[in-house]
Amino acid sequence: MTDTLRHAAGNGLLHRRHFLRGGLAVTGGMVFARARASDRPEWMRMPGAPMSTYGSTAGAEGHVQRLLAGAQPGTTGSGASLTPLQHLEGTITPSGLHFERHHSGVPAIDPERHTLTIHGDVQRPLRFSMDDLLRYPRVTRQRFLECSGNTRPQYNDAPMPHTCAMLYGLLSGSEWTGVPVSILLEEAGVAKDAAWVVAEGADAARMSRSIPLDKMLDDAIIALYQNGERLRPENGYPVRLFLPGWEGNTSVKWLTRLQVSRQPAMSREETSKYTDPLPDGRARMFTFPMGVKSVITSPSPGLTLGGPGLYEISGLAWSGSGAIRRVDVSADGGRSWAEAALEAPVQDKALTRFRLGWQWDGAPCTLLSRASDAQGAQPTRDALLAIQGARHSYHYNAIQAWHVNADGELANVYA
Ligand SMILES: Nc1nc2c(c(=O)[nH]1)N[C@H]1C(S)=C(S)[C@@H](COP(=O)(O)O)O[C@H]1N2
Ligand SMILES: [Mo]
Repeated sequence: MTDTLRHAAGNGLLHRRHFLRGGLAVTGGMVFARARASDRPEWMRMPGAPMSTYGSTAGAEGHVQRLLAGAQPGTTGSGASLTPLQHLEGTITPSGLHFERHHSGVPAIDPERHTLTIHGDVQRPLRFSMDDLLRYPRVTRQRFLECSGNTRPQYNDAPMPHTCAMLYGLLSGSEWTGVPVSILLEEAGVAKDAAWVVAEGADAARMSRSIPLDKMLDDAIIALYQNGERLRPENGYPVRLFLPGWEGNTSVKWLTRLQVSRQPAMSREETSKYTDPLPDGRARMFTFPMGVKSVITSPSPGLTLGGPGLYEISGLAWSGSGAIRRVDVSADGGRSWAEAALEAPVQDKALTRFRLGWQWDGAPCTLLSRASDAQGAQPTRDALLAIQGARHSYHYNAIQAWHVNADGELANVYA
């Protein structure tokens, strides 16, 4: 078997077709003897539990939880919780594990009293109840949501001893359903010289962002559903703005107001926060799209390899500007690369799962993944820092390196 495996790059990386065709002898199972009826486990000797009105996860999977990143001192709800990416598969994050980022906690909104108002430079100011919104035509899209502060710890001079969730968990993928913003703006009648729409939430922070009108008319969604059910309170119930591919902060939750205007509002979230200082002392503002990025979720720190042998390297790739074109993987610290298999469908601004077979010989090594979109490939960390300087704290999208030691333990390193 081993002789027929086609190696695509150094240190045991297999050709991507091996995994698409199957037929690899992983030898993970064990040869078994036939069992007797008296050997049946207890769950086969009596009827199981009754039906339930709302399902829950399996008891033994209870450790798969959001990682609480903690709130700002003196507050209860201004902080984040992180998606445990290393324990998940596919490209849809279960709603209960979608990351959270709140500036003033989760408001307990009564959907009967919540409204969405469209006003400002419009011919007809409009106010919608949730029932009104639910009568409009809807679209459904699988898209990622990433906070622009995701992977911020990698700006540190020394690599932090972090897991995949701690470094990448401000990223989730969902199926979002809602009303295209363009339909509602058309009904309100946008003034000819309008160029921005200020979106405001109904949380105590009244978080607001100014969004270019073009984006609102292009693919912005007034999201009402997430993964088939109404939004979770943490993710913006009863209604949120969803801007595919753009920094998470712009997807204003608990949306209550869209003000059409000629100028941006220059709110806190687009001046003192979510601007990007450059090495020359100036700052970039309104840096909306998330860059092309990828991470190997398995194996990753905490998921220790059980000795030399055959493994599947698997991870996520995404880009705020469109679809992922390819992902390359290295098992020798970047000296050689093999193209990974991308799992279909590869969708625009959506999480894309990549996979590649790997024969680990048991020696220490470094695993990398490098995603490309239509604009090009992910930068190295050095290349990213050369452009952004050391005071940057958002939009980190450099190539991630996981070091594997001889015991099969993984750790975050800078390649
Ligand atoms: N009203 C309001 N909208 C908000 C926020 C908030 O605190 N209040 N946080 C923003 C930030 S910084 C991010 S990254 C995303 C997070 O969305 P999620 O909590 O559904 O993952 O929501 C954005 N929208
Ligand atoms: Mo964010």
